Amino acid sequence: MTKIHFSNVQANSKIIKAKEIQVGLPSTPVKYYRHGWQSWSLAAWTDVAGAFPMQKPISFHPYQTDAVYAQESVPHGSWLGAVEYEDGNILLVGALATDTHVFLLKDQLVGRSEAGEVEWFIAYGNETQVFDEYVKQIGVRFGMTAKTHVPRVWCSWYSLYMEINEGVLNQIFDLLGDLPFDVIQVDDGWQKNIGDWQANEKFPSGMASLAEKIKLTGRQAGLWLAPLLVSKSSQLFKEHSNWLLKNDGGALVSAGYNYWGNDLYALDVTHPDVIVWLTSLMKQVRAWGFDYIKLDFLYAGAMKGVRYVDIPREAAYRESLRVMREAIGTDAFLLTCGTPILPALGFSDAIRIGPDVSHEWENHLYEHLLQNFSSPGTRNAIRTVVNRLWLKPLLHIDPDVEYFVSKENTLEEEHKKQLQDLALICNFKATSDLPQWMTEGEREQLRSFLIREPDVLKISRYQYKIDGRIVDFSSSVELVKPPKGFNALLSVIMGWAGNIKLFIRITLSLDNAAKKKRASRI
Ligand code: 9PG
Repeated sequence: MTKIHFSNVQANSKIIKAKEIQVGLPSTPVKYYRHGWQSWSLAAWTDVAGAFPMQKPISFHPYQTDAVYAQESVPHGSWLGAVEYEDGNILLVGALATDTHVFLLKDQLVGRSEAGEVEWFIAYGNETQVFDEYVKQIGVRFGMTAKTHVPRVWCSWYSLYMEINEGVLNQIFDLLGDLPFDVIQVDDGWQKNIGDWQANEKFPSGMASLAEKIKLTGRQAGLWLAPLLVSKSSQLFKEHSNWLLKNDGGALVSAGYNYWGNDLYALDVTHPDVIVWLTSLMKQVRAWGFDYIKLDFLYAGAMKGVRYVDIPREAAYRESLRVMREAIGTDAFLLTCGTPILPALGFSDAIRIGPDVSHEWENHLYEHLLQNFSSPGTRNAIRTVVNRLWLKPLLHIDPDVEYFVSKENTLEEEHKKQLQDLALICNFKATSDLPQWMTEGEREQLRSFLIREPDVLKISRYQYKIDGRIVDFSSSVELVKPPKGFNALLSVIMGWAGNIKLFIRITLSLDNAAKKKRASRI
């Protein structure tokens, strides 16, 4: 364990090798920067005083947070942590290696490694400068994307969800007309099962034909898949149960449960047969003709468990991503999603840095009652993305899609605008809006958004200037206060119910039914 005195880092940043590092704080800070593990996990500046409520339900921890640390009550985060002082200066402790965690313990920032001795970056001063320096050091060790062109993407998820089929997609390809998209990306819903990555019965002409049709529109073809996840109902599960991640007791590690309606498990990415399978899957997707690959639910590769090769969990995942990247080739564009952030750097061209947006601003149950800021919702997405913009020098940062339509969408104009502004700041533009749902005016609005190349200037943590206009995210990044009185009781009940499979099953199937109905109004 290495102890660092604040006076040693006050003037100059330091890089120190240690398994555990303790940095003494000069005085009581006002805020703590908690950095969530994967794309959808919360990143936010929170108050130092008072306990931060654990996000609920616990049954969602595997796929929304790092389940290993999710029940910690002290302020903490993955790879880095920072405190802010009254004068606005910050003190940051950030690992330059995977498998690390930072805690705020009384008057110390403590960095701990699950993987032996690692390098720690420690700096004090102006927030932007400190993060810029940290990110530079990460870039040296992890690498950066070489891709300079950022594709403008039409993605099928946020209008149709699972309700895609060959017919409806072909119609959309036609109706998108000359809208300036570079990529049409087919999302979840094309595959036989999670683990069985072949076209299902809704795509009778097959995936190569689908890619071909997209390319005939003059655009690149994009495809979503979740290669490290396995559904219990899949063929893969039946045929290769020895490829799955298990715990110390030999039981399968749960990777969650969601709208697909079956238990999910994780691949042991160090198993030699899994590596061969992943390589051939990536080559297959490329051979079909897809050049833009969205790999999702990647956290599954880094969950805690016993692996064929005994290496730290994030290092294991990172190695599997390296293998997949190599199989995909550098000429294709790789977007990683649901991914632990640090381990994905260097191998991703773009990374999702927040939870899913939605055609709704917030979800009362999840945000207010369950204090869950990783669930789909536009405010949740904006909050975490704004707090992760510091990653931009390394790779393209994906804030998720923007909305332009008013049909089937309850977002207020102001909220749609915030999402669009954030996309301009990220310089990553995407939408799932259906051409069938756009008015002529909305279509023109989308077109001018897609061709815009504005001047963006950072003014402060949450304020930017876009072509001279001030945009302010302060109100959106605020966390929803923990429930009080009757709502506190309701919160306990719902948190408890959220751990019961039957309850989750019913809630998810209601949600699926609503999405189905929505998609049928095309
Ligand atoms: C496809 C989708 C889309 C989307 C991804 C991911 O925590 N959650 O409840 C949760 C739900 C959905 C989700 C992520 C997290 O969506 O981010 O873009 O590809 O999968 O299934």
